[in-house]
Amino acid sequence: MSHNTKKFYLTTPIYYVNARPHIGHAYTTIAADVIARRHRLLGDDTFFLTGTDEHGQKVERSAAAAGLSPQQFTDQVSASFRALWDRMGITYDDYIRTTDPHHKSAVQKLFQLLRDRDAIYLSTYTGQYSVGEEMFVEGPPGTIGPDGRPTETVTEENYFFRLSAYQRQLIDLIESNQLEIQPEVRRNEVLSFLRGDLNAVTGRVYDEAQFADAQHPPSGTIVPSNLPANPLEIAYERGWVLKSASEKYYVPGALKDFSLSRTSVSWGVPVPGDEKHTIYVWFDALINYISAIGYGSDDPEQQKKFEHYWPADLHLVGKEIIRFHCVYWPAVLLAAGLPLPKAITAHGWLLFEESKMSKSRGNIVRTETILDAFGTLYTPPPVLAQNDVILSEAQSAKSKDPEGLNTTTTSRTFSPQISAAPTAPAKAEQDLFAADVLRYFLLREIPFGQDGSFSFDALVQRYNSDLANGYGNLVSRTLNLIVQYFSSASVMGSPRGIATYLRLSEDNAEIVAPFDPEVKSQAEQTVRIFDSLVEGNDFSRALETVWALVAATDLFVTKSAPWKTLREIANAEASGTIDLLSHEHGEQLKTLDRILYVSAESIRIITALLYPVMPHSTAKVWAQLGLGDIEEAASKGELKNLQWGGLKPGTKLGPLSPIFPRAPKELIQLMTDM
Ligand code: ME8
Repeated sequence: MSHNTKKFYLTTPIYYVNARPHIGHAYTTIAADVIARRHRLLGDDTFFLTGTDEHGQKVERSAAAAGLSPQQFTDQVSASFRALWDRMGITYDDYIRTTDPHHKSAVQKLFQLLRDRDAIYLSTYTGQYSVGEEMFVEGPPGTIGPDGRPTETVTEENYFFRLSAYQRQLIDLIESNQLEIQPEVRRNEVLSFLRGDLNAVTGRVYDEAQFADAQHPPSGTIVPSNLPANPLEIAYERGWVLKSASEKYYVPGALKDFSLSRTSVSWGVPVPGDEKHTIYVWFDALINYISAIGYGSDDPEQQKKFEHYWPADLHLVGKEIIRFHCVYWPAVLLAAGLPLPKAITAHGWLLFEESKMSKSRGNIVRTETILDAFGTLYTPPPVLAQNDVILSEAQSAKSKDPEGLNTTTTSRTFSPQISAAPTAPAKAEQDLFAADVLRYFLLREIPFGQDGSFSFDALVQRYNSDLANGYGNLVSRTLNLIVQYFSSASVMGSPRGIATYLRLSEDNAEIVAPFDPEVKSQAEQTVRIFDSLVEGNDFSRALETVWALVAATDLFVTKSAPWKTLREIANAEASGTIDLLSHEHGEQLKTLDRILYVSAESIRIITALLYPVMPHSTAKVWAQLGLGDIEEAASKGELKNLQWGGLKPGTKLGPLSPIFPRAPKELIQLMTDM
């Protein structure tokens, strides 16, 4: 798939600092990191933002409970989120905190702008406030709020945002996909919220005369379908009536203006010029997406940055906060005259033991548990000894001789691949390895957009089946066969053997090993399908297709049984019956070349595709394939538009070591007990 490079600005929600991070937060951040890495390898000028949401009553109360000032408290928790992302190798480009001075001044500037434009007005409000969710909710006093606790009755003088004025415009923008909301189920949810609740329709029917005179008909009115087309169109134009999915016209429940300030909360950004009011935490929080890239700054560099990156290409969020991102935020931007984000994608919830993780349920899974447990499996690469090469430069140069027959018998020093005792792995390496496992698991296990259960059992099981026995096994068996092939005395002793290394496979079409065309065409197809699935954030199916290629390649190797040929050669050598210059021996070597090349090339493609998902482990495989630094390859554009045949003849393998050692069952218990 061709892809024109462009800028790509991507965000995660900024997380509340009232509690420590758990794997729910890691889930969004991982997905964002995968998307960011993929856009970077496509050559896009990528900017990936994450951070923390630090104001509001909840934080104020958590700080008090911890015996700290809100600032001390938020400093600590924000740092713990950041430390976790660093431990996991998350490649965020900036980390915004709503307590950053430049953010606070951006919030005040935008507030002032909206007040100047009359999008904000002062009024009073009495309502039921849910402290846990930091929002007013409908209902009588004592209503149980969305946090499961009774609401508090709060009367306040409030600044209000004229949300109602943007209802019609928002519907149009979403329906026309100028504001794209994924997946479909969330888009529908937002649209039906914006259109008003059809079930609440009273059924009052307007007659034509009343309708024509009305300034704005009461909400919930069904417009008679026999109304002449003309007035209906006028009403539609004016935003009075909307068309439902069932093609009925109705007058929607008007969106309520929302309150933008609190006098009961002091931990936050003060309303400019009226400091007893604190700006509502959601308004404050959403603005992070523009303040981080320079909105409101007086610095021309920052202003340029804002012009360059805004609008966001993707806001990635959990499904529970779409209303804030798909209704409130776009309305605020419309009021401010700023462009809207291009897309908002909501994923589902990670459930643990069938329910959403929460502190009160006590079913929180910490990412650190997984990093600590899986980190113990990590095997560091061996130290490379000088002669640990499959082909020397000279040999590989000679191998370019098309016939291979002019090459003199070259003796070659072969030393075992693991030539030095592995050193104790660095903690950072262990963490990055374990983070890869979690990244793969979450994206493969849960169809993006849907809820999914997390369990240690499933994590260990999938690790063993897909990574240890699947991809990892294919890599180790293939590369070890190549090592054996080149360490065999007669192969090395044979002029053909040296000449043919990974080469005949490239251009000698007449030599076709069994099943080869199938692997090649499946690899090409996988690249195409993978690209389009990932483009649509369908990670689970994208990874599934890669694993189909892993299985096909594995089957190809099994059916071709190169070890049999290798054994035959070894036996012939032992009995002294081998004729190194015979046609038969030459053919044997060509077939071996072919098989090993097909498998190694398929692994190269698989590894390139998997890089954004498992950056650390694929880097190891890449180095073992003799291809060098995968990050460098990514930045040079070598991991995109993958074509069969990219593995060059004469490539020297790097030193080998296990990538995904099998996980013992005990790991499950270990994590459960942690
Ligand atoms: O909502 N499964 O912050 P927050 C999947 N500060 N994702 C989960 C999850 C779970 N069980 N738990 C959390 C806020 N997440 C606001 C956002 S943005 C301007 C302000 C992820 O700390 C998911 O992305 O409650 C969810 O939307 C987000 O964390 C909520 O984080």
